[in-house]
Amino acid sequence: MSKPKVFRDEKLQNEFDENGFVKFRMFKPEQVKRLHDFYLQTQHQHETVIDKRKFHATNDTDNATLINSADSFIKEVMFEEIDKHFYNYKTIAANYLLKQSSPESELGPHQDLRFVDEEKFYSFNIWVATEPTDKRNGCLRFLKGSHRFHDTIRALPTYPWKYESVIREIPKYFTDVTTEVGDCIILNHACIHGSYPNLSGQTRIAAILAMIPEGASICHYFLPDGNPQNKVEKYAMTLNDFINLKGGQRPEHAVLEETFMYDFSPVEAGPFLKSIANKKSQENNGYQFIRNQITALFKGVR
Ligand SMILES: O=C(O)CCC(=O)C(=O)O
Repeated sequence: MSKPKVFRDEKLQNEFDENGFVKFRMFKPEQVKRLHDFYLQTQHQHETVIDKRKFHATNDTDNATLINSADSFIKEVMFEEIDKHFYNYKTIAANYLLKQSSPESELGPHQDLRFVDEEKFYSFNIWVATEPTDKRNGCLRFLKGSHRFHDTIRALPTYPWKYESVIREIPKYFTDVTTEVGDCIILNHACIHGSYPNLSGQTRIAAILAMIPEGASICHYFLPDGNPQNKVEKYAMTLNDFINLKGGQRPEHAVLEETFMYDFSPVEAGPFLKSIANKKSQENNGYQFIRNQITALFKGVR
């Protein structure tokens, strides 16, 4: 069964479906500046967690007033453009993602939480940085096509990860995605991604908005510590449940939809790495082929 479409531009939808991410210019510099300025006005409240984390989000503050106001502000700015590019979607929550300038701000390979039934739907972020990003200040990196490798449950607070067995090797196969002001990256939450440490001397500021196709319902998977049978609890969530979700705890008022056993066994490192190395070399050969064609064309020109 094919999953519902949300991009108005078919080419962008196809690239997103194929790779698990796509970049395009969505915002005007003035809109990006407003996102930047709101962060600066709330910087002090955001930075209450930086002793513990060099990569942090608005949500990490557990400050419901801040979380609500950042959510409303980012949505207000993004809504000025979203309908020009997307349709049949629902929004979840918006957040700032901050990378302090520190070697500890690197974000290793991971998949984001699973918010929907991914056999039928997908969920995604609109990610926009308020200044250009590259390798030096913490740009994003993706394992192309990895949202299609395996169906995975990503459950908090324990987060047993299917790709834990190859976590150190994955960055060798990443594709880096740099951005200019106004670019956004749309990323499928199931696509394996990470970001470089920010070593620029300045905080890297990005705003994200999580979205899902209209027909999907939002859920949260909870797997507590000391649960040898891997009994997962699936909760039906509202936006308020997410805003009030406290690190490591069950959602307080959400409805428990079902409880089920899940096999979290990790992928076998050898075959997995061989398969991603093959994919990467096919990608590089494709590029090499085009380069050879272009070089051959110019050789003919005297
Ligand atoms: O902002 C970053 O560096 C990481 C972003 C990310 O992991 C996400 O949006 O899911």
